[in-house]
Amino acid sequence: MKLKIGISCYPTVGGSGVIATELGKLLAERGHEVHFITSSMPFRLDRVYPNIFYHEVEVNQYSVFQYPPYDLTLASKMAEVAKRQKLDLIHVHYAVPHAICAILAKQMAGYDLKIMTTLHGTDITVLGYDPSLKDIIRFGIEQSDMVTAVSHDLVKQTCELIQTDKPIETVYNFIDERVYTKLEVEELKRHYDIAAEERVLIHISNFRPVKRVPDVVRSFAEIARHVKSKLLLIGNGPDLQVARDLVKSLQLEDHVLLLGNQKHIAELLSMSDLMLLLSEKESFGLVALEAMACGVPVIGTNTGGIPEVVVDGETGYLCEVGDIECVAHRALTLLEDEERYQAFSKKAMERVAATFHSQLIVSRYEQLYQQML
Ligand code: GMT
Repeated sequence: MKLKIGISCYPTVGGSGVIATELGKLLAERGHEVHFITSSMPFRLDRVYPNIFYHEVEVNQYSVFQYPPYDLTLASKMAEVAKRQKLDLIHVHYAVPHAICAILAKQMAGYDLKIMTTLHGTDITVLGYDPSLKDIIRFGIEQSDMVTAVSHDLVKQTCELIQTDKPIETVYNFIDERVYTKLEVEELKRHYDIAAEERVLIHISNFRPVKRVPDVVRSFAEIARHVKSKLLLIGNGPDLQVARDLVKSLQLEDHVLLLGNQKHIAELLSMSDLMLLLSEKESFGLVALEAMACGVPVIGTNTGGIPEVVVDGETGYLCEVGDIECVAHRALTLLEDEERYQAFSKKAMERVAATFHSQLIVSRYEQLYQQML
């Protein structure tokens, strides 16, 4: 049955926005009608797609309000779009505020609009600790018709932290395998002045403190003492300057390329040999999946959902948070043993195809939609 689906997410750079948008695009390819209800055009919606509609939430800045009423405007827009387009369901990404907005919209629309909420992590692992938000997160989860989370670890953490017995289904994240695949990039490597024999390490994030970018730079400093290599730092955020200062103080300026936010991640990954994802918290780690899809093994931290993505000793290695010595040692184990490296690279691609294939995951969401309806 073809459905009319509303999707709300944070449309800016970030894994949850990427997943929400890619899911919408793939659902539209399957013939469903998809309505994005967001504060700006999701950045992955980079051209016109059949079956996809965009409804902008315009938040007015009235001077009487200290804070712009985004949540209320979103709820009102959701209700308006639901009624006008006769939506079957609305799929929101993040319990707060999006699930709460959807609950309000359902009441305003006056019919049994179904609500699916997908938890991505930050709403639980950060906001869940805030006593002023805990009850409303629980309310958002319990009033949703169906709740999913992007890893088993996130399900466990949600149940423990929020103290709810609402069933939460794990639906893993996915990548578009037409985009994330190993590409031919010799020319690009030359463009960045990276010698053919040099090894390339890569870190991609929003440079929030939780990503522990200084650990990435310190691990690289140790790796570069043994293997001729370069580090690509991709992204932007609060710790970018911290990283820049550390690169300078460790005299690594000639070895670290800070490239800011980039659009063509598959090309940069294809140029890389190893990804470092050393976060303190990470409910899934979509960049690790993107790396593995391009044949890049990952050294990750043994935290949150990362162990569900990176299989220790097969598609990369896991180290405890902050254990820079372990990261450097594991990286060298791979970079100095070509046969082992190739085996890990192959296993990484195979794992993505077998467990995180977009068609598998989109079909799972479709099944859950039908179940909910
Ligand atoms: O990691 C971030 O800071 C961004 C955040 C987001 O909301 O986009 O990422 C969360 O959702 C991603 C997609 O499901 C996951 O891959 C990330 O692991 C998760 N981040 C955290 O849990 C810190």
